[in-house]
Amino acid sequence: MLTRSQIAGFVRDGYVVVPGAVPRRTTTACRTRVDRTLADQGIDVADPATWSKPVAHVPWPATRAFTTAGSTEALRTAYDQLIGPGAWTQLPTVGGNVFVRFPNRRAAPDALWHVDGSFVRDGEMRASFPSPTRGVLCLLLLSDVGPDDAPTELKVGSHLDVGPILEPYGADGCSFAELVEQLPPRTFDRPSVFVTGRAGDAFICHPFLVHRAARRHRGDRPRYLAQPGMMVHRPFRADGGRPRPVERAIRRSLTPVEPDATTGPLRTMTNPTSGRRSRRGGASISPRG
Ligand SMILES: O=C(O)CCC(=O)C(=O)O
Repeated sequence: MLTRSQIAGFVRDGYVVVPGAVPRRTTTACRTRVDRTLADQGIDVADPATWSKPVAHVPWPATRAFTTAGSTEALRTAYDQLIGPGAWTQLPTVGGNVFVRFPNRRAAPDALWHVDGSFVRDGEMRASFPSPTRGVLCLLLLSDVGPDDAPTELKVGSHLDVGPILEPYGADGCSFAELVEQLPPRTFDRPSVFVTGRAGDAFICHPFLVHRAARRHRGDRPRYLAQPGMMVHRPFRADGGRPRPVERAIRRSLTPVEPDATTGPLRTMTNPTSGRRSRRGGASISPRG
């Protein structure tokens, strides 16, 4: 059960950590299953000589261990608290993605700043303010992850920058390119938090949180991260009703702050320089999860 201060932290920072959300024996069973898929690709997790690429994307195995891992009571309770009981759902086998990162001389090709998208239109991944399908982004550690083990990087509070960009587009949302162009420089100046911890810990993130995978794995063991699927069926609203914590975060970001003599209102600060963004590796809306 999340405490009031954890929920307040989620609204403010865009993420909350649930330590031990999944039992360690379940994460071990999940890794064993993933290792079998990797073996089919010629990768032996015990043999660094076979770690021929920096990252392997593994489709969510429909096994009991993965179903358990993606739907523990700790996760379901957190979803209820953040999104509302009855407002979200999961597939019978949960579904989602698994990312395994290996120490490798090559940089990972998918280490781009992004927000996970919530729907596809005309073959294009889009994110929108109502976020019609995506309730939260759950990053679940399936292995122990230290600072050198290619942890995902989160920009703390960046969900507050994304809401005001998406809001004018309404339910149509906006495409990857449109969102990238409007992310303000301050998004990238925000403090970073790295998704480190023990196998079974979960970082439950606001769907608008800007994040990226690590370019390099500097450790000596593969890193396993799962993104269990979940869907909202009550899209977010900008007003009315009793806002759920995911909505509270968005509504807070839409409230104009008192203009200050130098910066003007918060929501109009949307003028990044392209040089700045490209130095930081670009950004995208990810179709994953
Ligand atoms: O750190 C990773 O492997 C990828 C995390 C990520 O970008 C995502 O789940 O959307």
